[in-house]
Amino acid sequence: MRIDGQRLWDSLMELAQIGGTEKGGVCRIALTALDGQGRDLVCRWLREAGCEVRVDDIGNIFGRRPGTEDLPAVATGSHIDTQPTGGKFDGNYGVLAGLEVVRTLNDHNVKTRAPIEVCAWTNEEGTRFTPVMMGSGTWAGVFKSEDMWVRPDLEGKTVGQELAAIGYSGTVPAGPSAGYPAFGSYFEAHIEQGPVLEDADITIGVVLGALGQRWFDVEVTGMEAHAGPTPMPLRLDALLATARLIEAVNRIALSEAPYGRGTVGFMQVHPNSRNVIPGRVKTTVDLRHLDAAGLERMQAALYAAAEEIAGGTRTRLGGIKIDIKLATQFPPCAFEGECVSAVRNAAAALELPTLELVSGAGHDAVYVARKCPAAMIFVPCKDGISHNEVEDARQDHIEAGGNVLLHAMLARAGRV
Ligand code: HGY
Ligand code: MN
Ligand code: MN
Repeated sequence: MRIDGQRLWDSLMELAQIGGTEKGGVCRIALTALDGQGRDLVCRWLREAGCEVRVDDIGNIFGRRPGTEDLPAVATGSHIDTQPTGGKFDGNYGVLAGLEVVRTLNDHNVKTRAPIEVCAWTNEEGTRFTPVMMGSGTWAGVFKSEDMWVRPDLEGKTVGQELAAIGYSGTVPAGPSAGYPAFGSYFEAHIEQGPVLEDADITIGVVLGALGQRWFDVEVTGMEAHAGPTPMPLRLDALLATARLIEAVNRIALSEAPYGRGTVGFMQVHPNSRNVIPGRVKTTVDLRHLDAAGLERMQAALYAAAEEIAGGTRTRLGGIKIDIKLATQFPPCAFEGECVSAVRNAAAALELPTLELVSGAGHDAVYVARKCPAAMIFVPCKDGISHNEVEDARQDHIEAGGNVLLHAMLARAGRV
């Protein structure tokens, strides 16, 4: 049995129209009207495929195909929210590959002992609202729904308001419950978002786990002053101090090669006027590592660098202040052996070459793995580029990953 690769590709291209950008990417930010339209389309497709669709109170969508026995579901899914310069495949592939598994089982009239569920998790990207992987984290009990509902975006709009605005404040309490217990297994298909598989010319990535992450909100305070009359030695230039911190983040990550990662991706400069010395900068730091000790070292080095930068800038007007707050974090995660083997065995049965790797990106599977055995399936993406409108993947790879997903899920759900 094989999925219909063309149908999966066509669904990906159709969903990509919602929030499609000139450069061929997708901008469908979490809980915007476009996210709502994408959700409506996915829910329609799930219902057309005979799934019972439910929405929980953080907006997670679950499409359930009944099994013949009352067993924990074998689930799959990912997210359909994107980065501002996102692509067609990040997240969307995992949700639609799950839908394609259901459509294929229907085509072949295959019944499974365990129910099959397809999930679309809320706000995986964390670009508009933190924390990242908000929906899956709430389902897994890492966050409380009521704490997430009040999370604001930069304009002060809250998750709760925006869920209601798009009609996805569900009634089902987030998380495993008597009616819908924790899944028996969870599989997530995703593009690798890095160069490893493409460089090795390998079709399937057997994902062993994911890097741990620590996200920080940073506020650098100096003093606004006139760009002309203020002598250089007298300045408390918050943007200059921030530039030094950015260089330190890069140096810290390089010192933790090969698995250390450090990124400064967001910045607000105040007053952002070309002839005023910046008095305040809000920015972020994203640190990642394969092991917890490495994350600890990187965090300690970040704080030490901030202290040195601030301490090194004092004038008769005062000094630079650097305030660092931990915004969200999760430790490195290892996926569960039996599910990883189900992926490996499915790829072997399909005679697809595989390579084992660790994910540099966070995924919903990382939080779902807190509640049930989970694993991921990676396929290559063009030049390893993602979180970029040029993100692309080969149709045969997308299809191959879908077939591995189908057979890994069947192995765990039991074919009747
Ligand atoms: O940041 C990440 O790793 C994911 O794209 N949310
Ligand atoms: Mn993703
Ligand atoms: Mn992403």
